[in-house]
Amino acid sequence: MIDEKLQPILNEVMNRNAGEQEFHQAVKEVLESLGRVIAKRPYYADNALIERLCEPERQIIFRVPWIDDNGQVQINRGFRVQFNSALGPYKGGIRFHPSVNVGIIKFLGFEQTFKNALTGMPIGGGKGGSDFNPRGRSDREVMRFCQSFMSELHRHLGEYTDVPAGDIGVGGREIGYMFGQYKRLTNKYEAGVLTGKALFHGGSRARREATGYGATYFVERMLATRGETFEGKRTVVSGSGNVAIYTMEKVLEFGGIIAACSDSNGYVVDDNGIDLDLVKEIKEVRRGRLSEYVKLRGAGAHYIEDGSIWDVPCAVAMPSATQNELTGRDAKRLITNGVMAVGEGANMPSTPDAVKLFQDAGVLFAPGKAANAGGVATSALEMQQNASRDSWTFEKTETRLAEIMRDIHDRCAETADEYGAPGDYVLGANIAGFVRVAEAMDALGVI
Ligand code: NDP
Ligand code: 2IT
Repeated sequence: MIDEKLQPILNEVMNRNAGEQEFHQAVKEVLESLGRVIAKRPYYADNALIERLCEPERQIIFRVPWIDDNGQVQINRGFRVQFNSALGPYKGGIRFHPSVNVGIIKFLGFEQTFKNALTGMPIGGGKGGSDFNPRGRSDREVMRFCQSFMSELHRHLGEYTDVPAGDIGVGGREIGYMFGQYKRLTNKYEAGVLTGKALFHGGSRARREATGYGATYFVERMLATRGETFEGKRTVVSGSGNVAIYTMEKVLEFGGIIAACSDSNGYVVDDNGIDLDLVKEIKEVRRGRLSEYVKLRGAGAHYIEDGSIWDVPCAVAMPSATQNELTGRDAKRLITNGVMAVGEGANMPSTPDAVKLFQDAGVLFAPGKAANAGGVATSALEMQQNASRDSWTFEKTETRLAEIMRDIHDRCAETADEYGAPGDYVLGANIAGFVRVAEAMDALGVI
């Protein structure tokens, strides 16, 4: 339910951003939480802080021409939405996926603003990407695309202005090509302009692992509120990319069992628990498809094309692929099968009806903007290392990450308590993130 004072704001967002369904969904979810805040502090509504927060500071859309291996000219569209810089330079990933459009980038930039505020670190919110599909493209094609993309984007970036990182379809390889082009165009070795870099370019140890590890730390702490641990618990992790792989790694370290994982074509169930080394070999080394898993693994492994991974019984579910991948139907199935906790590694993977079903059933539910904040938090640690020309050990970086995740968990839980909704991490995350950004914006004046 949206407070009647906030409904006109949602109406305006929907009219002004017609057809941008994912953006509407993300704004609606946050506004549903803010009624209790403006009841306590009408100042935020009276000074249009919520309206200001829903309007990105700047939106950049550009042509990305490049030449494929057959000599054909290809045209893609590039985006960067610089959402909010009240707390620091715009910060957020770049996504390469054919589904990318301005509404998706805007939803991600909006979520990022709250997420980054929740980390307590000096970073604003932004997101970028392209409808370029890297699948099946050669290294050289990916390089030419990244160079063309950065040829336009570089003028909008800077270590004090806007600092991108990876997201779907953008990993270490793509960040390297983009950093190379930025360096060439600006004639500056400005390591702090991108995060997720290779170690020898000033990257941070544990950045690759950070999102998945962080989400697992969050769920571990959430389980502890009920005296539970991962030990012996069947866990289903959707996706098999960066976030999914390092979620599985940490769950295994915590004594959990990975029952299944997936890619966009299907999912794998393994009676003996997923062999993570094999998944890494297929996805990280060969850049292959998960369907290869069964042939390589042998007896006990099953590949199910289409279908829903959420039909696989589990105690913990960690959706780590993409938005709206877990529906109301899936939530019902998970609840029937006895799910105890859901931790969102991806951004907005559960549909609104799924979230409501989990909460009504008393399932512990960690929203993406809190649970997956470990990636961007470690990006901020990378910026810190770049600024001081330092390089921390893996242990030091992971220890900071674990502390940050514990703090985010506790801030969400305490905020939910304070606003009369104990255990509601969605409300806690939205309010805690909102208050921090709103205060920072207000103190800057009306700009
Ligand atoms: P990757 O590109 O490394 O992996 C994405 C995975 O999700 C792949 O297994 C991919 O399968 C699957 N996937 C992507 N799109 C779809 C789709 N439309 N339907 C079904 N499956 C899909 O990306 P990441 O692991 O980095 O990102 C995963 C999620 O985590 C995203 O929501 C991202 O925004 C979020 N996130 C990422 C962070 C990071 O640091 N990387 C930080 C915080 C959140 P396939 O190979 O078949 O496409
Ligand atoms: O969604 C996210 O938080 C990311 N893709 C990571 C952003 C970052 O700047 O590290």
